[in-house]
Amino acid sequence: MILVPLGALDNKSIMGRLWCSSFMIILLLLLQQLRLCVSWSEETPTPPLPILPLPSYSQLKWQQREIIMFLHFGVNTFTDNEWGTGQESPAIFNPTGLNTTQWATVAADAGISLMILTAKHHDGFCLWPSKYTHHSVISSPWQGGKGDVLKDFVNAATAQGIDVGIYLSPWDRHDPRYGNDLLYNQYYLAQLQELLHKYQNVREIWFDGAKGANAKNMSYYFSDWFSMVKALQSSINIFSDAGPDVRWVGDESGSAGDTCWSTVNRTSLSIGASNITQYLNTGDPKGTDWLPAECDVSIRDGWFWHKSQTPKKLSELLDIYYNSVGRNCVLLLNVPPNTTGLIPHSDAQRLKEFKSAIDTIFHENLAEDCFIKVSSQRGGFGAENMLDSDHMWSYWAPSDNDGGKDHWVEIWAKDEGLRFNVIRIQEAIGLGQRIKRHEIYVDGKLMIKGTTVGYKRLHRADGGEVHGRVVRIRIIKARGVPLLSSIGLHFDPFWHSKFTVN
Ligand code: FUL
Repeated sequence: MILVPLGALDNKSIMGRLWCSSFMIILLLLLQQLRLCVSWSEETPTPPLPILPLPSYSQLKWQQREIIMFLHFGVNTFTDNEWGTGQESPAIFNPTGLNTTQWATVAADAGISLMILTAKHHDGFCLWPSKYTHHSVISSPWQGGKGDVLKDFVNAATAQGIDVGIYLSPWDRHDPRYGNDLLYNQYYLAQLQELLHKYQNVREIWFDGAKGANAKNMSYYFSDWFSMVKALQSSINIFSDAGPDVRWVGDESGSAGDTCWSTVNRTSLSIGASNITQYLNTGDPKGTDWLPAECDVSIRDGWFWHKSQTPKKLSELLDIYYNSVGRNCVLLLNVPPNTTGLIPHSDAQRLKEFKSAIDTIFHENLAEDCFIKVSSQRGGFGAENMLDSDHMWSYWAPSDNDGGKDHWVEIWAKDEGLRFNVIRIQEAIGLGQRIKRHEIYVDGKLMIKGTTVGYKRLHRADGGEVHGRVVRIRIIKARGVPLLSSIGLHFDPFWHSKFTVN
């Protein structure tokens, strides 16, 4: 390098050199910037940030079950009652052909992955030989007092790969300790420990909030119960009116609110309160707790088996499905065993029809043969993710920088037009429930105005089947960018097939 003393240069050459070196510096900076950009863009794109609250792993597993089977069985089965008095003699409990394998087979044939049994209902009679009371199968003639319905139930379910849950009624009309806070809570906790210690891998425990108008005053030690349950089994979901893992939907007709958030404020809830049913039905977009709703309903009018009752019609079960699973909830469908100890053939048959109808409706997704356009796309989270088989962690995400407001997905028929009557939308709820309002247009005409989506939202076309070429799903309002994990256009042949629109 040749150093030239500044004094030897005139003004012009000094300026020229200064320009030249500034230019070089800027160029170097630009090149560095470019290198950084190149190395960033080579990285795998990252998911958007979650919006809290989020579900736990066990809550997500529960949600994906969609349908759970409930079994009400006990002394009421033999007395034709719904609520036993607690005065029933254990001698009446004598199912002549109890076969829990048949129960599990019925569940398996219906594609059900979890069964919940009433280990003890309000009458206090225990279906397992509890060491804390004689009011149980021990005192019944069934299997000479040596039987254990719960054990048989768990073994039969497990043999068919079905998970189990337990209903243990807090309200107990038999036990004399009921009404004495300390003694009854100790008794209840003892039974919880007994059950959850003996039967591992219980996936749901049901704390029923019901209590008769003239029942004795009783304070349940819920915090102790819940902590004890989690100490014994970590992957279990606790159901009660107020969770902590699954909430009651607020009715027993299997119907969630048209708007249904999986979020609520738990501080607004208390177990057994009658003034919270509306809040339970819809949830709360501002809720700080993830507490999704379970819709319990019976296949018959009663929870227990009654000779005089018959199973609901297929169309009623399908309505229930659309109003529960199709509104971001899990359906808990009760199928009561009879006095023989079997699920009646009529009910088993209806369940098969129900499963086969759901398969018929959803096995084909017309959107899979269409072009999909989206308003924008975050790198790596394209429209194709809405058509794969992962409905939880693979999703379409709009770009963060698309102006924010109008997010949409369009489904374009390739050649012939589309004929459908059900639209399915699913959110990637692992990153939070977001959508507040959405609309669906067919060939530019508004067809449906909806609110929440959540894990699964099903819309049935009001007037029957729809014909069109372009279906647009518009997300009008959301808590942050909407993330769609799956979309579908389906044809439900059981739905108003004789009516058509367009
Ligand atoms: C209610 C109970 O009173 C019914 O008998 C039934 O068990 C239902 C699932 O919950 O609260």
